[in-house]
Amino acid sequence: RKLRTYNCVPVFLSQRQVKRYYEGYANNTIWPLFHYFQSLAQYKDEYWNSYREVNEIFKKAVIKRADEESLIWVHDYHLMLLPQSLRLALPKSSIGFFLHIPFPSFEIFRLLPNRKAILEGLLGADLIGFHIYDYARHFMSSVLRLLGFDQHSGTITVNDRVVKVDAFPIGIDYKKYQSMLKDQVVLDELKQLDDFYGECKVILSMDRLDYSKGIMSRLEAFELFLKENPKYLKRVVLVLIAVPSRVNVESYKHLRESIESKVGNINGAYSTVDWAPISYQFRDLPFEKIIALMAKSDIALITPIRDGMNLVAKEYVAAKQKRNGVLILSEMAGAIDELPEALQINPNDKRSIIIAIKTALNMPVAEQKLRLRLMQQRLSDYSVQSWASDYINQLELAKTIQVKQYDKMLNSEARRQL
Ligand code: GDG
Repeated sequence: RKLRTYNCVPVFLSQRQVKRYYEGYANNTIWPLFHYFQSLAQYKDEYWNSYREVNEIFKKAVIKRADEESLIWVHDYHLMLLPQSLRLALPKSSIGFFLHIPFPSFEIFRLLPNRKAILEGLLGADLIGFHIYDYARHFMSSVLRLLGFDQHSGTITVNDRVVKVDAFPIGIDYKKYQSMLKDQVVLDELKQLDDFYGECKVILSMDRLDYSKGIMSRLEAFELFLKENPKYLKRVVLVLIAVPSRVNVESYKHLRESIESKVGNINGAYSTVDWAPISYQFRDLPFEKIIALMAKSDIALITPIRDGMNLVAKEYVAAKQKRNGVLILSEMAGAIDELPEALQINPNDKRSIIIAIKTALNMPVAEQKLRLRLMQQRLSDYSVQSWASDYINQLELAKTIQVKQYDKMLNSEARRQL
């Protein structure tokens, strides 16, 4: 009933489907493999069968409400078979697909037992979007090697049908950040944080509790930073927000234990009665608290091992309208392409993280401002609204090209027959 008010129609899954499709194929097979954690990927027939089954359920839900005039936009790795099954049901409709996670290189993708079916499923779309061009390139290379369809300037011809592949880096609701920073609740939160932390520098770390986010290597680097730089004891605090995610998946349970034990060790070793190096929270926070924390923090430490884009990095920059701060960002996040003024680190190189923390703590205000301004300009130019309309425009364009191509083929066929 609640979803209806947003004009949304839910697709309900059984407990068994949640286990096998959502926790199974989506989050125990595709998620780890596409993030290059191949040793965590599990290949089970029951996962795959359930994935096919649920994609069919989604198809039925869509065709109940759509027709050949509809524009259909399918999102993410949970529904990679859906474009092709919709294509068979509604051959003339406009179908777009967008992947929110990385598409891995062929050498990784080829490990997937159902690799051809996944590619065929995606190629049912008229436009296939990725965050960055590297992912699009990996996809096109897998299509060539596994299905034999080559690409020309991002266009693949699949049995007379033209499919467009392109990069659309997702943005954020930039204006919302600007206006929320004036909200009284946010200002009150910010005041409380200022009073509480005083002169202490705040380093923010905020992500879903996920192995792809590099939380462990971040903690290890922070521990080494404290050990090697005792002058920062009592002068710096790491605010570590880990948002609960996929809590029933085994690898996530283990990760949570390791993180909590590491936080305990670091706090145990360095805390004093009036200071602890890490303030840890394992919970979902309200938006007002998040934005206040972002505005407050002197540094955002974002170190994913792999990340399709990473919105937190963009949000941190957007939250710095009045105050300064330094973004430290992993080279492995898709967002790095649009945020090159961040201090870039390799998450596997603890030394690079320590150097970045020290550089950030000592960066002159003028330099912080300059870096932020350049990034902010880019983020406000390509917001999430521009991203969505750009995608839809390109989808409409792809359809027009397809229709023209089809007419051309019909004409040459007719000429041959004359
Ligand atoms: C996937 C891809 C890609 C975080 N904690 C709380 C909270 N958040 C919000 C953040 C941000 C979002 O959740 C997380 O987005 P990310 O992009 O950082 O990461 P994923 O969840 O892994 O998203 C990623 C994204 O899809 C979009 O395409 O960028 O690469 O993995 O917006 O602010 N929100 C609330 N409470 C929290 O405690 N309300």
